[in-house]
Amino acid sequence: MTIERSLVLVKPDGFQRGLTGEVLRRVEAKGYTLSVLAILTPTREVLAQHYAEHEGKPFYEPLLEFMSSGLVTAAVIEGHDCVKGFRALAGATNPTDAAPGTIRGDFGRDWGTAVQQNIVHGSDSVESATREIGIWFPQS
Ligand code: D4T
Repeated sequence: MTIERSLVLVKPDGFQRGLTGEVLRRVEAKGYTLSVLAILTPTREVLAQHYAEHEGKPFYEPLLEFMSSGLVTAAVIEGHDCVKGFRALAGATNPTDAAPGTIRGDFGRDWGTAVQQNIVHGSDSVESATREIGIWFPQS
């Protein structure tokens, strides 16, 4: 059994709507454990590193602006296959397409903004998780 780690973010829209507890409840109900937890307003430097793959895309600047617009809950979760497992809990990137029962499907919608306000982020691979945890929690 391989215990993975994944970076989970409750984005500013989720934090502002009071969904942090609901997201963490679903993580724990699934059987994953929380090993690091922080509430912070991310700096542009952290976000630029986190979203480096999207630099130059039309949604990049609005995305950084949105992500730095308020408080974010950042968590490291642990569990067998938790990278893929949390992506399944989160649902499709576009909340309009996300299946009911998923976090984005149950709580997200298209607000007609330049950026998809999709409540949560979860690392998309074990390699991404290692990279992202190093960006958000360099001390860990
Ligand atoms: P995150 O990284 O937030 O978990 O989202 P995904 O992994 O599901 O999706 P992503 O990396 O493709 O997108 C990152 C981030 O950019 C926003 N976005 C994305 C957007 O506003 N418009 C777009 O067309 C895309 C593709 C939403 C999530």
